[in-house]
Parts: sequence; C-alpha cells; structure tokens
Amino acid sequence: MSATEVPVLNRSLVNAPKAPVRIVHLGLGAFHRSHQAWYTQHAGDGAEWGIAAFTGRRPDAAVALAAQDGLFTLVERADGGDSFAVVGSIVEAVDGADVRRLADLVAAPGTAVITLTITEAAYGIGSDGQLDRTAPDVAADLALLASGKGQPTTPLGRLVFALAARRAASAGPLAVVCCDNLAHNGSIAHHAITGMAEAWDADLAGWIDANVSFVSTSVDRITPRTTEADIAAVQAACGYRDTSPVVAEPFANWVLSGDFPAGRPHWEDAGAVFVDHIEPYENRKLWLLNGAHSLLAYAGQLRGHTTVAEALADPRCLQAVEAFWDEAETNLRDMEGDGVDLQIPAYRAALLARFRNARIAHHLAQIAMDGSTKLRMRAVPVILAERAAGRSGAAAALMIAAWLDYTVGGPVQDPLAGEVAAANSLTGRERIRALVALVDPALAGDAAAVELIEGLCGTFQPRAAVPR
Ligand code: CS2
Repeated sequence: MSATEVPVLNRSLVNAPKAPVRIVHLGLGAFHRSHQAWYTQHAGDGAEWGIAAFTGRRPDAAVALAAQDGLFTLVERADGGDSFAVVGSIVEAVDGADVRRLADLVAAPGTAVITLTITEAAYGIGSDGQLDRTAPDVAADLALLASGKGQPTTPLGRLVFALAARRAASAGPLAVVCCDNLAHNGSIAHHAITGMAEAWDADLAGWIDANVSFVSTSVDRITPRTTEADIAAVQAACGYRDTSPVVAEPFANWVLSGDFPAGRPHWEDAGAVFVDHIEPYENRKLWLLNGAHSLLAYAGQLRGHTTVAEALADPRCLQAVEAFWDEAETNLRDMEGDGVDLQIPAYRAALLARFRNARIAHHLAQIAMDGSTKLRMRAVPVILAERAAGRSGAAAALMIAAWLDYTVGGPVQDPLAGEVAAANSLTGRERIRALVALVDPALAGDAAAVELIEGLCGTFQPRAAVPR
C-alpha cells in the first residue's frame, strides 16, 4: 500500500464518538495518554467524560493529535508481544500557549476535574518545600499576572489565570488532580498554586482554598518515548497512519485520595483505587519504582548502559537496587498495619519483571533528567529515615553519589543546572556538600552523611563524559 492510500486515524474509522469536555489536562505527553486518558476511556461512564489536553512548552504534540481528532493508538507492549487499541477520550488537543482557551474551558460549569502531568520540577518547590518565587520563570509569570499585560508561560501561572476565570464565572468548585511523581503531590500542587495566586491576588488564593479540592495520587505506568519504528508497527498492524501512538507496559496503577466536588469518571472500573491515606502507597511507588529508576539511570549510564533492562542485567546495578530496596522496605514496613498491607515482596518481584521487559526500551537518559528534584523524593526520605533510626543509609547514599558522579560528565538537564555546574567547579568535600545541598540542605548539614556520600563516589567508575 502506498502512503497515500493509508488513511489517517480518525473517528469514523474507529467509531469513537466525542464526549463533552469535563476534564482539562495540563501536560499533554505520552504518560498522560497511556495513563489518565486510558483510565478515562475505560471508565464505565467514560462516554460522558471528554478531556481537553494542553501541551506545555511546545505545541507539537497538540498539533499532531488535533490532526487525528485527539485519537491515538495505545500499544501495550508485553514480553510476549504487542496489542493495539485506539483511545478516544481526548476530544481536544490544544497548544499550551492558548491560555484563552484554557481559561474558557476551566471556567465552563461542565468542567469538573483538572489533571496535571507537568513534571516534578514545574511545581517550583525549592528544597525548603515552598514555592520559589525568585525562580526566573515564576517571577516572570507573577510580574505578568500583576501587570495584567501578557499571558503567563508556566503551567502553574496559566492554571492560576484560568482559575481566576472560573471564579469570575461563578462556575463553582472542582478538583485538581496532581499526577506527577511527588510525595504529597496534592498538597504540593495546593501550595504551589495558592503560593502563586497569593503573590498576585490574595482574594483569588482564598477562593482557591475554599473551592478547589487538591487530590493526591500515585500514578504508575512505564511509558517510554515513541519511536519511528513504533509508528511503522502501528501502521502495519492497524492499517491506518497514526503519527502519535503511545507505547506502554501492560501494567497500570492509580491510587487516589481526596474529594471531587463536581464529580469524576468512574475510574475504579478501570482499576483505579480510592484510599483515605495515600502516603504508604505513594512512598512504595516513589521509593521502590522511581528510586530504583533513578539509581539505574545514574549508575547504569556510568557503567555504559542505555536502557533500564540493560542496566538491570548488570549484577553491580542489580545489587545496588536490591540494597536500596532493602533500606526502603524497612521504612515502608513502619507504615503498614491498620488495614494497610503493601505486599512488598510481591511488589519487588513484579518490579523486577517489569524492568526486565526488554521489549520496552526505556532510556536511562530520559529518567536521569531533573535529578535534584527527583532525588529529593526518591533517595532523601530513605537516607533520612535510615539515619534517624541509627543506621547508615548507605544504599540510598549510593544513589546520591551516583548522581554526583553523573553530573561531572557535562551539563545536566535540571531545574538547578546552573547551580549544579557551579557546585562542580568546587573541589573535594566542599563540592560534595554543595551538590548534596541542592538536593536537600538538611542532609548537606549532616557531616557524616556527606562523608558517606563522598566515600561512595566513584563506585560506578565514571567515564570521562556521559552522553546526554
Ligand atoms: C521515571 C518515571 O522518568 C522517570 O523519572 O522514573 O517516569 C516512571 O517511569 C513512571 O513513574 C512509571 O510509572
């Protein structure tokens, strides 16, 4: 078949009627599509819940998706083969710079839920847990909002602007559902959003406090970047052209905690779980899955590996992961009881199998980004808990040491990239302390911990330059 004969994916091909927009999403990327869009599609009442999804910095994903009416193919990539299914829950794909459209949709009374996948770093939370109003992009948005001239450029600035429109329209309460890998992600989103609103308009911050429910979630589905080969595989298997398929593992998990004052889809039909206390579940996921990911990202690349599956096949990396899991598990066990059984041995075994799925080429370089923010969630709580209990926390310290070694290889993609480079111009203990302080100042104040981390540097034999 020649390219001209192959139809482009569209709603008439797959009989996917459009649901009305009731969910607005910020951060139209592969993960949103493999996760929240998929859960919404599989909710029993999914036909009533359409998503309008906005991109972040660039319009590309929205342009590509809009050309196929929001539709995309989800390729579930299991060890044994691929399966293909069209997801139709995104009914509008919009360039994030179209803040007017965002405000109109957020202000519409039918909109009940706003979901976010804007990256951990985008919450602008400094190592002190507060919104860093001096960060250049945050400061620029605050100035724009205050002057009333121009439109904000950060996702949070845009959201605050849109929530002001909802208040003005008296459209009532709704839920903001944070789907980024942060501990207490609902309250982080709450602080970041009201912190931004307060600096602009204290009344708006009060309205947000009274009308917006911030739902915490733990999200999980390994979703590597789509490649040209994936696009070709979809065309060969499905007989249509889809420029934007998403590849994901078969596994998916979503734990949520919080209120939905204007309703929500019946996501539990698709396996979502609603709990009163989310902390044990979010820590299990952040420490065991994401912690191992970050450890593999730095140790693995220092050892010359490219993907998660390759790194895990290296006994030195595997041993480091197991040691970190042992430390994390000890602290997770303290959160069990009272109806909470984290089933940690089964969870660990499942993770090994998921990471070993060699048909998923999950690139370590993708995971390595934004290390200063990610380690704050993934390594720091474990090392602090270990040390508070009188143990060394050496396995969590090794993750931090591996990051330190990794940053030597060249400029890193990180919200603190400038500070990382400046710290790396120092030498000896001072350099170690400065880098650790970017992740967590309290840890940098623990001289014994800094010494421990320093001693672990070089464990994975850094190469002269690490490709990015
Ligand atoms: C990864 C996550 O890139 C990263 O930091 O650890 O994206 C991870 O793949 C997902 O959280 C899996 O659910």
